[in-house]
Amino acid sequence: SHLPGPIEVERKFVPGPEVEKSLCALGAELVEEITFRDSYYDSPDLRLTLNDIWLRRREDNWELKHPPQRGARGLNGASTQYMELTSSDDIICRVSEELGVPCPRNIESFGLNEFASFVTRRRRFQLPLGENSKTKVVVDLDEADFGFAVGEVEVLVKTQEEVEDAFKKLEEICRLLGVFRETPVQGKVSTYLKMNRAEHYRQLLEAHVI
Ligand code: V4E
Repeated sequence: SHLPGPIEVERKFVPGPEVEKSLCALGAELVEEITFRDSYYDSPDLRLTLNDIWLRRREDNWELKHPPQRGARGLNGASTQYMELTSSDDIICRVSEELGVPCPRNIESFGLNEFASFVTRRRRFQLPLGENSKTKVVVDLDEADFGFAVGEVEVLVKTQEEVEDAFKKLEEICRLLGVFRETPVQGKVSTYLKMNRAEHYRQLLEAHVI
């Protein structure tokens, strides 16, 4: 159970009015329509997010995203790579290590503060598998309840050696969808913080986390 999880390689984009048509033209199929609330947590000194560690509760499940290499940043050009922990024990371990405190029995006992909470309506599309590729590519079109929409192309890979190819693939798909940009597009959390938590946002900018 202690193999590292898959690496999520993602690229966000601004979903223009034509994006659904483009998805359709590429043979993408709508595979899921879901709505969920995410609540994000950090210590009072913001030690997790300033180190690019993102702890959230999505509905009833705890999840933690962190960069694949310790101390590195998940952001790489306009794409990102993160590992996700979903077992409570693994999450407790990672958080206690980062905060320099002993492992509590449950995540609630860390006494962390909620710094963002919002509902997302997500439509997930799956692209057909290419001729000589076995990697599944999904495209999410997200609408958050604070009036923000963002798209995301995502692949999961098993090893660091596959990440470079995944970056190229995501770039190519963004071009095909007509949503390619050189510079990173801000996601829901960054936008939420910019709108509601200016000081936290400023510190993340200063730390080059976002
Ligand atoms: C990793 C991260 C944050 C946590 C939220 O991650 P994100 O992928 O934006 O959320 P979501 O809802 O799409 O999760 P999924 O359902 O795919 O698991 S908030 C900020 N970061 C870092 C970050 C960054 N620096 N730059 C970009 C473009 N994205 C994320």
